[in-house]
Amino acid sequence: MLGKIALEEAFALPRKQKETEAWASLFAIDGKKHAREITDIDDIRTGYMNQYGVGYQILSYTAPGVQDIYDSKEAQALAKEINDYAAEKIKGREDRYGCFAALSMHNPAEAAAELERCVTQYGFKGALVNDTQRSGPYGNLNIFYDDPSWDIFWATCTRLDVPVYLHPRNPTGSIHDQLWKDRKWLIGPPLSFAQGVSLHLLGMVTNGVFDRHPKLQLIIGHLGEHLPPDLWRINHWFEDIKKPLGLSATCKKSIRDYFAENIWITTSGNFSSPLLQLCMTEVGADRILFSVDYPFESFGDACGWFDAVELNRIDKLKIGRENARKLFKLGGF
Ligand code: GRE
Repeated sequence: MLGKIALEEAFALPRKQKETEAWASLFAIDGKKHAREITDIDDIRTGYMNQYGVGYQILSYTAPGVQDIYDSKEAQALAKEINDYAAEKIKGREDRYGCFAALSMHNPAEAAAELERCVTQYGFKGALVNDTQRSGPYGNLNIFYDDPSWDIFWATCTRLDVPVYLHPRNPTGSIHDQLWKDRKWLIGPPLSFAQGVSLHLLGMVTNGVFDRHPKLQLIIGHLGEHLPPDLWRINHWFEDIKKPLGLSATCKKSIRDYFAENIWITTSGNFSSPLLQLCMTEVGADRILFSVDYPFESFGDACGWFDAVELNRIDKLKIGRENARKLFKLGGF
């Protein structure tokens, strides 16, 4: 399929080459190739897009990015640097590239202001945040965005009418020490990424974020971070047990309603045909978006799989590009 739109596509600042290689050593077999690809927003990336029929991609800063910086001033400065750099790189190429803002999530009002700057000045398409914000004097704490102090941020997203992509990052602080330290091979895509994001998202659902902001649109990757296969059970426990026990005070709708009205899932890094079929049944083609997860995954694998996967033509067009065109108000490709 030509003209696909992809939206979990990472880049890194060239000056962060060393850190990028260190991160890559945990997740990439060929760290040098990875570092070359992630710092390129030029010919390598555009070449893959042309080769594999991706018309447009939305860039985002690689994990853990700003969410790893526990000094709030430093985090804010890095977010601004990233956003200014990306805006400059995509200038004049808006027909092929968009960008999600990187945000420091130490302070809700500051995050909202930087998002607004990026959307109004640079035409960015929303924000991508790498799970919780690392914080505390030693970086051992984690800020979640699911309590009412974050309402100013979520209200800004809905006022600007842009979605937020909740992307994973590696566990840190007490979460790392208690759960993952002695199970290090499970850190990342095998388990910790999905657990981190699904906990955070279900925290938002059960703490009433989507009830207070019914127009808020939130995207998660990797075919739903393990949630779609569990929807029946989550729904059963919320509706039949937790709501009679008190959850109904902060969570008015059913989990299926939030997936229908507020939550999107992408195919990033999860090219499983049976899981896609399940997501079509449980979530529906109208809320699924194609993505690659470049350069952690390859355009060849993502596009080869998606182009060949058996889907009716209408749903393939929706997932491959039409849903994204509507969500991000894009033209044709
Ligand atoms: C990512 O998307 O950020 C990512 C990593 C490490 C491994 C896989 C992956 O940072 O998708």
